[in-house]
Parts: sequence; structure tokens; C-alpha cells
Amino acid sequence: MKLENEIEKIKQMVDQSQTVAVVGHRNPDGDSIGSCIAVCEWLESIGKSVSIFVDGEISSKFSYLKKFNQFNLGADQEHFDLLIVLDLSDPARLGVWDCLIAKSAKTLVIDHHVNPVFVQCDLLIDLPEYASTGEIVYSLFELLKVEITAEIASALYTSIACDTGCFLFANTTAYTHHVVESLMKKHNLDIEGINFKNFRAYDRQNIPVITYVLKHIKFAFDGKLAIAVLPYKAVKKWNLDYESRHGLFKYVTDINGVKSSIFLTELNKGEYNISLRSLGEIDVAKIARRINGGGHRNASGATFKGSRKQLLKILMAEFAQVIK
Ligand SMILES: [Mn+2]
Repeated sequence: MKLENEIEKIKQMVDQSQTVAVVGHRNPDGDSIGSCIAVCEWLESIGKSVSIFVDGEISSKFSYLKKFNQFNLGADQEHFDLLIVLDLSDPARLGVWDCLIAKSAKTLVIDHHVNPVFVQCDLLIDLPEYASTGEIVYSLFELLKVEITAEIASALYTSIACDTGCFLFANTTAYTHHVVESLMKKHNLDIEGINFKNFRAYDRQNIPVITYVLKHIKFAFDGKLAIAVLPYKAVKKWNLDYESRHGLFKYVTDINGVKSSIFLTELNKGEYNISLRSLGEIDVAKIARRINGGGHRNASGATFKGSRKQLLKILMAEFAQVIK
């Protein structure tokens, strides 16, 4: 699939719509928030009436984006001419906002995940070769000659930086840098501020839980696999939000010699959130899909109900096949 070949269809869908709902995935990351805001800014600039939605927790670190407070305000609206779904290709990740599909006359999905499973849509733009949905949105704006405002530039920078781990991950391409170059040429972005909030800052009250994680990391396959478990009592004790939990991953993934990592969070008794990370060719999306999850080659996730022992047994058997 090439974006250029779909551009007329996208243009037509937008031209024929007046009310538009834009939605990202549940527990939004920077790519989800950034691409939703960028698309919203564009649609408003061409006179559309736009509402933006995401389910779950929206981190306050994104408050530097003007539209940060604009999410989920159009919940009472009964009808939309068009629904634009960004940064997800599995309707399960819409959370409560899956109701928007039925409320909307048409659905357009723009995403970069592998193996999309969005059947109830009119047009699915799935481009896994792009590192972020923000990059796809930038390409779309180039093709449609959309003016890049300062807010669009901040939003797209957030998207792109977040999905590449601030340009550290293998999905970072020359195109990624090209897009950032052109955003920076157009606007004076607060690179240090945005990067500090997204990649460096942590709360001092999280030091005990960081210490707990560091103390309890286990290793397998000659130190190539790192495993961390945050049991229910720890989750309850430290009352960690989504953002703080995610901030813990780096202490597990970034150890010399570790090629892959498992981070289990027992959100409710016997109910696990599974995060898998890897370097290079090790495909953790494949492993996640075997337990009804999904994601990208080097970053994926799933949920599991059952015993931890059973879950770890399944995961260890899967990793045994991919870690050499
Ligand atoms: Mn993304």
C-alpha cells in the first residue's frame, strides 16, 4: 500500500464530511495524542466540526499541547459524518469509544501496526514501514499541502519522538529525521522541554518502586532475557498510574547484554498486563499475538488472566525459540 495512491479517497471522505470524530487508542501514548491533535488542527483549519476522543488515562506530561484539555468533550454527540481512527488497527483498543463506529457514517483508519484487524471500516491505511502514525500524518499533510502550524509541529514531533524512543529505536529512519528537520525548520520547537517531559523526567516518589524493580529483576538465557514482575501488592502499595508503570520499563530493557525483556504488572489479582521489548530481529509482536496481544516487532503487549507460573511458562517457551 502506498499513501499517494489512497490520497484521493482520503480527500473525498474528508470533503464530504462536516462533523468528524478523531480517536486514538486507549491509554494513549505520545503518538496517539500527537497524531489526534495534529489531525484535529488540520480539520478545524478547513472548517470541520471536530471532536477528539481517547479512553483511559491521559498523562499530564502532554499538557504542553494546546488541545490537551479538549479530549472526550463531544461524548453526547449522536452522529458524526466521519470517524478517523489513528494509531490503532484493532477496534478492541478503542476502549469505550468503540461506540463511535456505530455513530459515524464512515470510518477511516490510519495506522502503522502490523496485521491490522479493523473490519468495520471504509478505508484502512496501514503502513507498518512508518515508525509512527505521526510520520504518516506528516506525509498526508505534505500530499494535501496542509499548512504546518506551531501546534501541529509540536504534536507531530511528540508523535515521532515518542514512537522512536527519542530516535533510539531501530524503527528510526532517514525519513523520521527528515520529517523532524522540516518541522524544526518551520517552527521553534521546545525540543529540550518536550524531550525532558517524555524521556527523562520521573517523579521522586517513584524511587522506592524503581528500587523494588531493580532488586527483583531475573535473567534467563545467559542474561539475554530480563524479567520483571510487579505483583498486585506492589501495584496497590505504590498506586502507580499507567505513565509511572511505563517509566519502569527502561530499567529492565536497557541493561548491557539484554536482548529482550518481559515486564509483568499484576493490575488486579491474577490479571496481568504484559509488556515485551526486544532489540533487532527478535520479534516480540509475534509472541504477543500468540497470547491475544499485538504491537510492533520490538515493542508489544498483551493481557492475561491466570496464574503467573503458567504465564511465565508460556512466555519462556516462546522466548526459547527466538533467543539464540
Ligand atoms: Mn504509534
